[in-house]
Amino acid sequence: MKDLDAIAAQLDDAARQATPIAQLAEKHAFSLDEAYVVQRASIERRIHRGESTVGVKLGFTSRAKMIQMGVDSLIWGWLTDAMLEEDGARVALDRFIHPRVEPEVCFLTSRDIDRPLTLLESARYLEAVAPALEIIDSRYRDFRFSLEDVVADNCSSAGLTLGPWTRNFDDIGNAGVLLRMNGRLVQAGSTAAILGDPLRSVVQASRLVALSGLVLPAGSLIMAGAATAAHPLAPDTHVHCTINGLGSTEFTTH
Ligand code: OOG
Repeated sequence: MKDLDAIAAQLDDAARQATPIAQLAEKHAFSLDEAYVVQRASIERRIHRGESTVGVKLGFTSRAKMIQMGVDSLIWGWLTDAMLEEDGARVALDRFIHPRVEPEVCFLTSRDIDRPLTLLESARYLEAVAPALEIIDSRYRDFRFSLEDVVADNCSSAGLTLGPWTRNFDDIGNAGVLLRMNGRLVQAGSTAAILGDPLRSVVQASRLVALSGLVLPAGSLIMAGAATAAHPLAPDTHVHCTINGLGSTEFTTH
């Protein structure tokens, strides 16, 4: 029998020690379903240390990300309170291995989600929407992984900032997205890159959470997935994301 708890411990230690490890899925021959068991076990370790889950994130909801990482299935992972950074924060990079940043849209849920929602229903389960920046940091060497590996690694989740919450749901289907570093434009795109409409990420999140037999409680975050490819983070960089109609969010690295 595979020791999925031991694999979770290895990934959790790699994250805590900011030290990369070799890929695990091939060596231990774990399946995608087992990768989600590993993911859950690594989150349990965080909860045991006092962290709490604040929502979920989707990964590979845009072609740009699938192509960049060579993976072509939608995945999901957990966000915890320890990953939240204040908007405008100074973010120390020494706790990461090889962090990257990507512009996203984040939703706040207004009701418990305990079943797959349709696109039409999804808006009724939402309280607000905000521009977001996600910091991802694969625990695998060289940021290279299989689908099973990245799922076990909680989809590279590492940090996030959120801009102002609004109820501008009408504007989010095809809004311009700009990512700037020290004032220089490094990525430009549209929220339409996220499954054609980021609201579809809410539909997908509801489906995936329900499939796991879980309930996403009211007040949860749903990070819809990156609208563009991710960009490497270096120290002393001001990172700024603007989404048309939603506003902006930013942080500075050191
Ligand atoms: C996995 C996480 C993907 C997204 O927004 O598509 C992701 C990774 O690229 O390391 O967060």
